[in-house]
Amino acid sequence: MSRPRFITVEGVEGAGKSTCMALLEQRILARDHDVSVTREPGGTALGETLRELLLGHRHDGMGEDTELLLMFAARAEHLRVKIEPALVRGEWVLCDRFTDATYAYQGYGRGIELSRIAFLEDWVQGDRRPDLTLLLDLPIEQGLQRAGKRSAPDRFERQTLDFFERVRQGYLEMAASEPARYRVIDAAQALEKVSEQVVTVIDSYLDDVA
Ligand code: T5A
Repeated sequence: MSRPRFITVEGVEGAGKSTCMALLEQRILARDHDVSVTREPGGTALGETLRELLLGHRHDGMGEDTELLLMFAARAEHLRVKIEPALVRGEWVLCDRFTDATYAYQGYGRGIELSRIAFLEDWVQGDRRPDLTLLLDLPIEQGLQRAGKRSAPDRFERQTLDFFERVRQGYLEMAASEPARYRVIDAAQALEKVSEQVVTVIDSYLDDVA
């Protein structure tokens, strides 16, 4: 049996990550791998509390550095309590957003120097990096429209279109610079077409690492 893999799903708001996660889980389970499904910010009791602080409106004026450090505080706990133990038990880990979201939102979006994020990444994660990342890419307006239909805007969803354009471009730059890890999915299409792309990507990955 091959070693367990750490897979992340990224994209702007409303890209369809939740739907994609469910499909990925099904396909991985179908190959008889155990899977641990989780998300960021969150994934642990403390992480979910930090998520409420980060996404809720109670601290709307939160500083950018505070936001960055809370993301990494949640991540440190997530790695310690959930991700690393699951990988050690031999489970694949499927995570809805991870550090690429920090580069995209706090780095490209807010304008925090990427080198600072890289420093925190090395500190908190050591050598741990995702093995595979699916980026669900679509025009910002389309994603926000989908997300808006589902629930009231969280603290991030109230950002400007310019902010989200920078986030999207950041993700695309990262994907272009790491083609071995990233797979870009055209998430603007109908759900059925997006699902087909996701299945093709994960099945071919599962074949490759078998
Ligand atoms: N964040 C996170 C940071 O700033 N830094 C970090 O380090 C981290 C980890 C987290 C927020 O935190 C920020 C980024 C985020 O702003 P979140 O809940 O993880 O928030 O992220 P959201 O993007 O807000 O999650 P969403 O639930 O809005 O997006 P999804 O999961 O991508 O979308 P999903 O699957 O729920 O779909 C949204 C709606 O669209 C429909 C679905 O049915 C649903 O109603 N839909 C489609 N409709 C038509 N065609 C398709 N192809 C569709 N796909 C989905």
